[in-house]
Amino acid sequence: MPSALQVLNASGTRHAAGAFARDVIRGLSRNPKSLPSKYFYDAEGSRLFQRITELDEYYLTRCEAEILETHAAEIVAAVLPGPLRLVELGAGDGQKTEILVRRLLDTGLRFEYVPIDICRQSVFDLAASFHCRFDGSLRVRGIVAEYFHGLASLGRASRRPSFVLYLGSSVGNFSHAEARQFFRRLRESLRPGDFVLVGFDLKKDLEILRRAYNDAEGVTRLFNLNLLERINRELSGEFDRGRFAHYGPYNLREACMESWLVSLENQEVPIHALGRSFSFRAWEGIHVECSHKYDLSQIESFASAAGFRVQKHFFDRRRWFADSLWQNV
Ligand code: AVI
Repeated sequence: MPSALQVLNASGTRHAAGAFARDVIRGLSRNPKSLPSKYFYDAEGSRLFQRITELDEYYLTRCEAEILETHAAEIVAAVLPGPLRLVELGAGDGQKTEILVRRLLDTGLRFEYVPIDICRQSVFDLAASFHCRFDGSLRVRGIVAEYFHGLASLGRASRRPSFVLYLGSSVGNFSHAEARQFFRRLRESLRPGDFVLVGFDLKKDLEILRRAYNDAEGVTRLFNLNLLERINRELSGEFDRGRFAHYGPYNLREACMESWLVSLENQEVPIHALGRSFSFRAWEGIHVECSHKYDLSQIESFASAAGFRVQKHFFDRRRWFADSLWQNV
């Protein structure tokens, strides 16, 4: 079967560069300073995140793989007789998705796999690797676009349902208000009967969380510092990463791991493409990420507020992570 790569919004790159510049100015002018975590994922950031998923301390990916290995048959049985399309929001390395794809193919179902991501290279790599892994038995249509733009492009012509994957607890990087809005928009882009499987990292021992976001090898530190390097690369910034430390505490009030880059001294950093400099005081932080942790009542209230019915939660054996299967009713 053929594979295809579809790039929506050809002027997107120029637009994206403008948005990055605008968000950097806005974020570094705030008090406290902040930068949106969505900018982590350029090619280098995606490579570093892939390394994070392989770390001993970063349990999330392994827990979710265990859930899919253990419960794939039940998940697939719940979404049959569909789906026409397996849509994935965010393109990782596809290892977890492969478990579900194999199980769906084992039922004799022929369907299309549609990864949607803004990062062209990630979609391209994933589509190519799935085309090889499944030796042509799966039609792969990669879409390079913002999620809702990509979903809208799929159209509503078919009567058979879609099954949308939003794995990895990526939702945890949204505030609760953003997550609620995200799920509402997601439901609006689907048809009645469509399914979604959403990954949520659960609340747990704070020491386990601390280690997951402060790994001994320092990969998470490099991942965060890459945000400053990206400003250097794309906006001709002069950040010296040796002058910033990574700080990753747990915020109990918000139930999230926070990531900060902390200036180790008073410094002035020019960003030439923006035509200005930003001052940092010693020990001043730039907030770069929140990774929220959830309990089941929060997950269920996200689903019902958006108009989904929870079919079932699936857990790993330690109940550290949940994949929650919802249907658009
Ligand atoms: C992508 N996201 C779900 C990861 C997380 O756990 O919040 C990003 C990450 N940040 C530090 N380590 C991993």
